[in-house]
Amino acid sequence: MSDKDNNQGPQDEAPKGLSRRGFLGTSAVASAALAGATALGGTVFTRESWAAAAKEARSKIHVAPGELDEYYGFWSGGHQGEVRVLGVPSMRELMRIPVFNVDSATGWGLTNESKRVLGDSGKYLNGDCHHPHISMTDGKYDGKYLFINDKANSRVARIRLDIMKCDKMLTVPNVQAIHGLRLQKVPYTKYVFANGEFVIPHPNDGHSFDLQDKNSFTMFNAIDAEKMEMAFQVIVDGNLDNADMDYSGRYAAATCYNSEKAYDLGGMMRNERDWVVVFNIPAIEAAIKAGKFIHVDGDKTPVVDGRKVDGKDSPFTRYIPVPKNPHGLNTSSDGKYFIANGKLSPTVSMIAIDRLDDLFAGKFKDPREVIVAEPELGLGPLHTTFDGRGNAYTTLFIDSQVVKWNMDEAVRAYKGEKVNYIKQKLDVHYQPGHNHASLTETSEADGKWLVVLCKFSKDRFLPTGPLHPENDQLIDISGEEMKLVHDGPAFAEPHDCILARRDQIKTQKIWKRDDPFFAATVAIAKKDGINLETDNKVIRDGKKVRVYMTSMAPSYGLNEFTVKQGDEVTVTITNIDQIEDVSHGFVMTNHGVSMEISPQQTSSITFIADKPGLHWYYCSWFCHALHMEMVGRMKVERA
Ligand code: K7E
Ligand code: CUA
Ligand code: CA
Repeated sequence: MSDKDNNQGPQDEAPKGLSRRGFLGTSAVASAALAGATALGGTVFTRESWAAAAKEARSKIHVAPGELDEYYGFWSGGHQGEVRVLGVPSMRELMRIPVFNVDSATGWGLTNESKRVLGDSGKYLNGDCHHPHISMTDGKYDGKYLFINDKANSRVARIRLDIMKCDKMLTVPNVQAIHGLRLQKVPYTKYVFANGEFVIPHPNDGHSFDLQDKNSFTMFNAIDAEKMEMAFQVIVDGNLDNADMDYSGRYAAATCYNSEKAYDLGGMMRNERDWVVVFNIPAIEAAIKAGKFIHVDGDKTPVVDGRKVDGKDSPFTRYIPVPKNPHGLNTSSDGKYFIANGKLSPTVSMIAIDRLDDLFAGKFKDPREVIVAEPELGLGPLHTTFDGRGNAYTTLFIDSQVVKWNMDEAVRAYKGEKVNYIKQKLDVHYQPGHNHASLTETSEADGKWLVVLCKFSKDRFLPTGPLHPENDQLIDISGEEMKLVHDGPAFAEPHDCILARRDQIKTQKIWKRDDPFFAATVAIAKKDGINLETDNKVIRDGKKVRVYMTSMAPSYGLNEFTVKQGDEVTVTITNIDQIEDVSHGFVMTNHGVSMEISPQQTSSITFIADKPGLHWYYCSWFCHALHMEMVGRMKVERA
């Protein structure tokens, strides 16, 4: 390969005749070379121009010490289970928010406050999050909440962005594997929409394993965003993959790849077409209000049936055939289109949202009349994002590229006009899933940054053994040409991320004493007659012992306390420091006990004092020059 074939981006070393991409020997190479050369106008990198491009890239993402990033990025932690907060464009990791995982530093999954949020599902120590989304008002981020799915255990969690902690979690009943998750954009995020991916028998009690049976189905789920309770469910034909909602608050849409209700790969690829299912939200709400709903498997959630009966549509849904096994579903930021990404087909299908009223009114003979373009983009289109200037950016998994294309021109080409809607193809490294442009899911898409989340990093980083990091690449899309400016290694596996302007996220610097996050713990203390800000006391309640203490750098309110072997001990600590950043911790050695107590926070943790003897406890967050001395002793008397 020549230098001409190589548009790996300025982070690379100057190519020495052979591109590293060339070594991969994938089928992507041939098309990449073609597309790269034409779309980039045949950009030829020399050693000098490469160095200049690298310098320019560094200057774009450089956020000097003490300076702040322009954007908050919220990254899914995939099957690691957390949410990560990054600054963009520096791509520096700012924070991790444990959600579906157990976290030793903060005590998530260990403290009583987190266990109350986790509820029954706290018995699971794993999660698999994909889709983080920020609540909206009038189609713009309001910065209140971030919601995320757990595919592994069929949950949806909510994170309060003012404190960046998960405050609610819900297991969606009678479905398996919550995958696609999106929010109502307009007038505000009343509903969180969550797709149950897998078809299961109902009731799923072992009476049948037949997926072709009419009692085997999955459901589209609407969750009340404020209460974090189920609002309604819609039974669908086939299965559900990804989803999005429009900018009117009327229609939500989801892709289906298993219209066959098949059991295996071969079966799921049998039909030439699967579909996009569109949900008429006002029609569903009206039916539920009128009491026209059912219950599934004894759960109290109102359920409507959105399946076709003898080929006849329900009032709640329409099924729009698209090429087989589509994946991502994205609403363009101008509000005009639902775009279903072809995956197995090199195309994406553009559904005109302004034709959906007529579709539901029965004005079309063929539901595909709502499709206004099906541009051919390349191999393996998975997800599409938007710059607010009429361009869309679609990841091509198989080609390992992002393609920039123009939506209006694609529509004109579909009508027969001779117009090249493809603007540029940029190699990414490698096999991208989601991509996400700044503010793309809102009416304020600003076309500055594009993050591309690549599933393979291959040779882009120092080797780390058989398990490689992912590669989240940052691309500058502010100009005519996309420019790769940063490679960001990431641990398994950020399917998706979201970017918000930094002014859209308003956080608290220290906790408020009346915060609902620890209100239940405060209520228990109140019953014990404890003033948490001043009291250091041990309350014995049969075999249950509640130890209350304050913390202020560099000491705990209690240097020691005594319990009996076998007691169930609850340690409740209130950090009375008022100074920003002075977080304390509490670790009871050899007891699996660890938690964070940030300024003005109350945290509690419960364990069994099963070992007689002296046990030191210590502060785990470095809070003071005498942090090492911030210790105490639990004396456990023999039973
Ligand atoms: Cu494409 Cu779960 Cu959004 Cu992964 S999904 S990539
Ligand atoms: Cu308190 Cu370290
Ligand atoms: Ca299929």
